[in-house]
Amino acid sequence: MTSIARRLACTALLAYLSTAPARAEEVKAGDLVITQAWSRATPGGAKIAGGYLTIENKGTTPDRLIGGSGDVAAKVEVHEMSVKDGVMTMRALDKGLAIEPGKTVKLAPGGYHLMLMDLKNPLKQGDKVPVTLEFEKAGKVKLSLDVQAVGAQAPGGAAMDMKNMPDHSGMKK
Ligand SMILES: [Cu+2]
Repeated sequence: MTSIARRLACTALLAYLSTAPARAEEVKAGDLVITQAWSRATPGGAKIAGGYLTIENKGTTPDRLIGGSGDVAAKVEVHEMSVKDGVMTMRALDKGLAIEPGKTVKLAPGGYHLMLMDLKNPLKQGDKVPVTLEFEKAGKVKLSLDVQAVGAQAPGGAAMDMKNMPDHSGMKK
């Protein structure tokens, strides 16, 4: 590569990086700090979407994420995904998700997640989807999910190889 070509490649990369979505804002609710709330674009009329976020409990008492709501979906549930004997299963956490004091709980693809059920319209990359989370102690917390590309595995990340990842995209409700 000539040095000019290399410089052009660098410039292109920098331009790409600087247009990557900014880090999601921090939302505080009592002792909880919520960051990196995101979701991903729904392909082909999918009626469900996952919601992902990081919750840190800076307090000294446990709290619990018990549910949520949002105009975009008929229902927002707290789910856990796991693989048992090679089969992907997903279940609603009826008692919610414990957020122990001093701990950080991450909702991410393949694990805990919010499940947006019965979407009223598809999620598009770049959207900010307002949702209200409900915690046992911290109460209702409003935030928005930054919608990433179809297949994104992390906020702000490019779509990655997800052939080996358990995922919702093949699921129909
Ligand atoms: Cu789910």
